[in-house]
Amino acid sequence: MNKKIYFAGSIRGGRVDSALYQRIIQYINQTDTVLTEHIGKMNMSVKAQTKSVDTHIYERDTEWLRSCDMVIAECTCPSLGVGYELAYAEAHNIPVHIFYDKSKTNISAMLNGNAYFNMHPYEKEDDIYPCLDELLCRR
Ligand code: 6IA
Repeated sequence: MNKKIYFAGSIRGGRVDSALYQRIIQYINQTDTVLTEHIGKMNMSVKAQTKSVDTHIYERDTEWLRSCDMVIAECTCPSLGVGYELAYAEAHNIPVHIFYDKSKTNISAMLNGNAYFNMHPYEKEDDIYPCLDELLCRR
């Protein structure tokens, strides 16, 4: 209870799953704290920004990563930024849980082949929530 969760999901990699991210974030927020609530915002800008804006995003996000208890990533939509965050979390010994819809994506071998990562392939969205309950020690 009351864990600090870094939720990772695609932004510039594509926003096709943004509504799903929002539902997952709301679900986690019922008992715990998602540091990255903006990932679920439907109107989030995906346009390239200036170098200094991106530097600010990088520095803030990596600070949040270093301070979180767990990374939960939704990886159905491939994203360079999410891949980087997962490797960053591993380098800092932060537990990582990766969810993906197995009928919609060919998950990268660099994730699936890495024993450090906890992989959670799912068939339907409803399968995600009981798994989150366990990760968040709700039962
Ligand atoms: O390569 P991607 O953009 O798909 O990478 C997505 C991941 O990088 C997410 O899990 C985020 O944690 C992080 N990330 C990428 N872009 C942003 C961002 N842009 N804000 C916060 N985190 C980000 C906002 C731009 C703003 C000027 C509206």
